[in-house]
Amino acid sequence: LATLKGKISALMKEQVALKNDLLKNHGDTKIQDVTVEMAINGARSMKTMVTDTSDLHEVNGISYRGMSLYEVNKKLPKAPGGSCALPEAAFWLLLTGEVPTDLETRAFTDELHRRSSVPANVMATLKSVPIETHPMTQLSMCMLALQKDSKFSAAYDAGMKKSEYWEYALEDALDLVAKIPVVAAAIYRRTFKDGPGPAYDTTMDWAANYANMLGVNDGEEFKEVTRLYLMLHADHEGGNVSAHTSHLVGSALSDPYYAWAAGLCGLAGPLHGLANQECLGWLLQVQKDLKGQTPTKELLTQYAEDTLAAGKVIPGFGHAVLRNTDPRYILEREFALKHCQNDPLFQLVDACYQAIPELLGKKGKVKNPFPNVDAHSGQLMHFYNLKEENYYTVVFAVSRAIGVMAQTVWARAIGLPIERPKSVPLDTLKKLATK
Ligand code: FAM
Repeated sequence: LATLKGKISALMKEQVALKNDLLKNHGDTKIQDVTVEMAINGARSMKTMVTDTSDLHEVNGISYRGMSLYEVNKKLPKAPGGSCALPEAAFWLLLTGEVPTDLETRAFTDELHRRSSVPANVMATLKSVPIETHPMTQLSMCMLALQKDSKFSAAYDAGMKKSEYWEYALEDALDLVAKIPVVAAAIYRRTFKDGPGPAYDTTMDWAANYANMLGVNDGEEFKEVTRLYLMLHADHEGGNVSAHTSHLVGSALSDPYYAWAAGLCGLAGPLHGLANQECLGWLLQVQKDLKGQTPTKELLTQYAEDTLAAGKVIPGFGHAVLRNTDPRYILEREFALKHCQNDPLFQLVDACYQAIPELLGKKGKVKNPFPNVDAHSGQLMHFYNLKEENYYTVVFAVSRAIGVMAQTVWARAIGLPIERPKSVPLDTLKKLATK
């Protein structure tokens, strides 16, 4: 922990100096014009936030601290014998800006193990929720139940100094990331299985342990695909719904548990994190409707035409920012080609990849006809026997906790203030636009 804090603290000095310089010497410099369209259409592409952990490029996809996901997957420490980067190593990278050594990664995994026990009140909260409740609702409620033990809140009440905010935010961030797989596995077991699954195992890394606790597959490949999934989904800059929600809530100095509970409610939306659930549902429906026919480009083009004609979107395609195939999709595809290319569902995913970008491209209105990560992740989970698609957003949430927590620590570290954009009535907008 001391090493981690030292690294954050050193980077913090540089970043705070940079922020102060920007405010002092360039505070009034114009970087963009705000148009009526931006004001109406969800502030799309408006540069109004600061997030250092990751950056989304419309063609190259997300980078973590300047490294593309391909580099991250290559350069970060792996499990013994594994080829996918460990997600807790990605957490370290996002927090410190540095690739951890194997030794640092192992110590960090142990730090998370030490913080992993979930208080009885959280499990009691879970027990009181009907099992038909959506797993994302259960998860968000559990994050709020964990809030009782927030070290940030306790320190705030005890009068901590502003300069200490980040240290207590870090405490909560580490606790939350350590506990979320335990809670998420408990949600899975109570909702879809008869009872508790395999016990927490401190000999495993963070992702392998989560995969193991789900109790659906004890093979090494499932652990490896879970590492890949949790590393790929860890961060996606600050403007997406769940990160932005968490940032906004955190900017009121609500603690990291409040922030992520709120963010999770956004992640649960069908245009954001729920898309992977919808995507697998759509793929399974296509598979059923094809009645055993081999999925070809022609068949899929026709099927997708019908989906569009019914006024629906094709889940897993398109993106608010990306204008290329999502690198996360490519990395998942590479994994599938290596480990499960004969899976009939993979063959369907592959046929979609051949057919849908061309079809959506021809329609003209979709800004990004290419697949996003959700078009693939469900197939991988399904192949390794995690088949309940309305649990998928929870897996996403376990992963994204890493990035959002790193962002929360950094928002406190560089002292970002309460967020308060200006809203205007439509009439005022009309006056402003025509004056
Ligand atoms: N299928 C059909 N139509 C689509 C489409 C798709 N996959 N993606 C976009 N469009 C339509 C969109 O509905 C809009 O139509 P209208 O003008 O009639 O409203 C038009 O194309 C322009 O939209 P856009 O500017 O290209 O996309 P947006 O930035 O408004 O929305 C998405 C982005 C992701 C919400 C949208 O592409 C979509 O609904 N995709 C399917 C759902 C999905 O895969 N979501 C995953 C999001 C993911 F990245 C995540 O957060 N997990």
